[in-house]
Amino acid sequence: MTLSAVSERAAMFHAGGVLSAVPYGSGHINDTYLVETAKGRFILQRINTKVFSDPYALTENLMLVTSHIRMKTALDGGDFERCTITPVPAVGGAFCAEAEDGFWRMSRFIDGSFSLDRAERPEDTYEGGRGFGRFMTLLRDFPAERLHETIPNFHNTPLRLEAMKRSAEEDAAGRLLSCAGLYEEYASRAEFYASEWRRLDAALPKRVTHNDTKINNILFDSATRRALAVIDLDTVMPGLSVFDFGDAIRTGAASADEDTTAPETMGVSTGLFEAYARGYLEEAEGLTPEETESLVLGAKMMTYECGSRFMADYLAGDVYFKASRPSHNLDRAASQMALLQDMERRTDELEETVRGLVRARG
Ligand code: ADP
Ligand code: GN1
Ligand code: MG
Repeated sequence: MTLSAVSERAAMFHAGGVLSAVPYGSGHINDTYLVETAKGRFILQRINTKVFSDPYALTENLMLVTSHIRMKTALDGGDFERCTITPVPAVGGAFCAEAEDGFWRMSRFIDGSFSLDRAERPEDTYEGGRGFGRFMTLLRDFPAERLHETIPNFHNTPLRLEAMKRSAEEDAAGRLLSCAGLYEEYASRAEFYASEWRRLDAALPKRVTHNDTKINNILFDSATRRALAVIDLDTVMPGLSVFDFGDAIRTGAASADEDTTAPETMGVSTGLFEAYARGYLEEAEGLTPEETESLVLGAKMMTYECGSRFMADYLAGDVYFKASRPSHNLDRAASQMALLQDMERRTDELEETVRGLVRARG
C-alpha cells in the first residue's frame, strides 16, 4: 500500500496528520502498519475479515478486555498506561472504521516496547510465561459470557483435523502427492489427539484465555526486558489454560523458528521449556492439579493442531495464513511435526520438569 493510501486510512482516526507509515511486525493474519503523527506513534491495522467476520464484535471484546486489564493493573499500582492496548477512537466515535478495502482500527504504539519472534534467551521465555500467566490471572474474575466468540471452535482440535482431512480429499492445489509422507504423519495421530482433546475438554475448567499465545504477542519493556503487555487480543475467548500454555511453548520454547526450512534443527529446548513453565506457574493463579498435570499434553496438542492447520492450508493453496513462498505452509507443517515428535519422545522428562516446579511452588 502507498503512504498516501495508508494516510487516508489513518485519517479515519483521531490521531493527527501522518508523517510516516511503514508495514510492521510479522503477524500472519492482519495487515499492520506503524504510523507516526505529530501526536506520537500508532499501530494501524486492517482487520482480516475472512478470519474475523464481525469487526464490531471484535472491537467490543477489545474494549471490554483492555478496560478490565487496565483497571486491575491501576488498582495494583502497576503501569496502567502501558499494560495493555489503548484503542484510538475513529471519527464518529466507534473504535473501528470501514474503508473501501475493509475494516481498520488504530491503537497507541506502546512506547519503549519491542516484540520477539523467537526467544533469544531463557530470561525472555521466563518473562513470556510470566506475562501470559498474569494475563490469565487478571481475567480470572472477568465474566466470560460477556465476550463474543470471535472464531467459534478456534481450538477444537477434532474439528481442525476433520478440516485437514477435507483439504486432503479436495486437494484443491494439487499438492497432496508431493507431501504424502508428512500428511500421513499428521493423519495417523488424529484419533489419539482427538480423543485426548475430548478428555481435556470435559475435565478442565473453562477460563478466559488468549488463545494465540505466540511469543510475538507479548511486548517486552525495552529498558528492563521484562514482560510489559499481552497484545493481539482478537481471540480472547473462553478456553483451556493448558492450550494457552501449550501454544506458547510452540514458539517460546522451540529451538528453531516456526518458519524454518531445516526441521532437523527443530525441537523443544530443555532450558526454554523450564523457563516458560517457571514464569507461567509463578503468575497463573488457581490452576487445579488436573490442569498442571495436563500442561505438557496441552503443548503437544497445540503443536499438533497448529501444524495440522498449516498442512491443511498448504493443501488448500495458502488461503488462510500469510505465505511469502510456495512452500511456506509446508515448511511450517514440517517444523511443527518435528517439534511434536521431539515432545512425544521426551514427554516423561517434560512432565517431570513441570512436577518439580509445582512442588517447588508449594
Ligand atoms: P497479527 O494478528 O497479524 O499477529 P498483531 O496485533 O499481533 O497482529 O500485531 C503484529 C505486531 O505488531 C506484533 O507482533 C507487535 O510487534 C506489533 N504491535 C501490535 N500492536 C502493538 C502496540 N500497540 N504497540 C507496539 N507494538 C504493537
Ligand atoms: C496466527 O495472528 P498471529 O500471527 O499471532 C493464528 C494462530 C496461529 C499462528 C501460527 C487468528 O497468529 O492461531 O497459531 O498464526 N491466528 C489466527 O503462527 O488464526
Ligand atoms: Mg500477532
